[in-house]
Amino acid sequence: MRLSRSQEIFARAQTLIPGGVNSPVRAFRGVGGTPPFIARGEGSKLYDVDGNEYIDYVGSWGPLILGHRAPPVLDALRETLDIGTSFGAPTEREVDLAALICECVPSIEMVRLVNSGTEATMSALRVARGYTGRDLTVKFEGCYHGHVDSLLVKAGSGMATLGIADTQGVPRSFAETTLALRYNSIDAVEAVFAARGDEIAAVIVEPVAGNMGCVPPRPGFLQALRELTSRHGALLIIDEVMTGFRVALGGAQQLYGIRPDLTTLGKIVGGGLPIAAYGGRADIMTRVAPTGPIYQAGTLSGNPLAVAAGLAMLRYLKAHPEVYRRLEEMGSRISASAPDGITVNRVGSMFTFFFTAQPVTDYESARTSDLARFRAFFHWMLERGVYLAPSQFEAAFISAAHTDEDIEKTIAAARAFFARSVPARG
Ligand code: KE4
Repeated sequence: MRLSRSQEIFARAQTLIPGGVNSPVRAFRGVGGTPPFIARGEGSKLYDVDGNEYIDYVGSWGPLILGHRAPPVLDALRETLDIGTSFGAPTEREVDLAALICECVPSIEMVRLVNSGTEATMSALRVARGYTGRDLTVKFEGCYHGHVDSLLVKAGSGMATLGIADTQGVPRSFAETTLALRYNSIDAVEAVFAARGDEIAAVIVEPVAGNMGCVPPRPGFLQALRELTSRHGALLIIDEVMTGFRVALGGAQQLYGIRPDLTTLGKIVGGGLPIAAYGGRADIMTRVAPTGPIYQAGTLSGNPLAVAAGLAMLRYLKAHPEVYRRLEEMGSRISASAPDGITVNRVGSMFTFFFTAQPVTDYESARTSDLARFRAFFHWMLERGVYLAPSQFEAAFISAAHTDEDIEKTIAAARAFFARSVPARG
């Protein structure tokens, strides 16, 4: 596998951009080597600047549930280009997208569009603090909710990949307003509410964690969060930036039957363009400016191009429920290919192979994975044209554009690796 052109560009990139990338996890620090610089994507494939072809299981970190250059999204973008790219003024399509989001996710009675998942979670937290008049937030170790100052506490994703426990640059006073507990531990949440329940503005949770690798909620975990927050007057924020429209059209809250007070969305909701959203109970959302005293704004929020892509994506998913059945079928085939000694966590089309023999139910157990063996697996697969997330602490994603041939090729490459390598420790 030649990477000479990627290596040249990467060398230049690193003189101009921190780590040569615009988001840390792309730099391959978790797996070593040179990240392929991408020339183009098509369907389930990525093509790098050296002409290598890959079956893509990153999918832009989740947005591309229909694969690269999905026709409905491209058609919508082409049409929109004829009317303009940004107005900084309201458009009817923003209302159409708001209505569709509320229809797909019934707990969302009102919604505000923003530009990234980080903006969505930052705004949702501010609304929760403003609505409750309280300052504390409960999050879970290994969960990642974007690079919001107060949430970069024991966070997953790139921070887990780089081994950054708590980032520099966040004032201690911010970090002290965040209580990070063990994911899936109802006891820990009960204890913190018993001690400080009247100070807690919100609990924010990934309903299926994806940022410590894929870790599903234990039965009853989400229900316990719902019950405890209601009992203590705190809000439940379900961060569906990754799971929204991914694990079901109505997200994980549909799958697990949970009704949060606020939901954050991103990735798929923008069809691969920069859109995200936060929303929920109308009595809470009406506190947001200009109807209320909680301020949040954005120059490009509701951008016509991104809204067109998001509308096309959600309309397609709503009209084609068979997409989720197909994703489930492909996902079950891939997870069945893992040998003893490898723990596979999967919910629908998001999955992670953990290189540990023990169950992975939280960040601590995820970290028992043999990272050296994960790295060897990652590069073995990359050299055979399978592009997985370059970190043990990320989820992989299957798209509706993946074919049976893609799945078979992926399984064959994985089986060849496991056939030749030693069992994981643990
Ligand atoms: P963005 O600000 O990156 O759009 O969204 C932040 C975010 C919020 N909530 C959840 C559950 C998320 O997974 C994310 C972002 N996910 C990572 C992938 N693990 C983005 C990839 C990256 O940082 O480059």
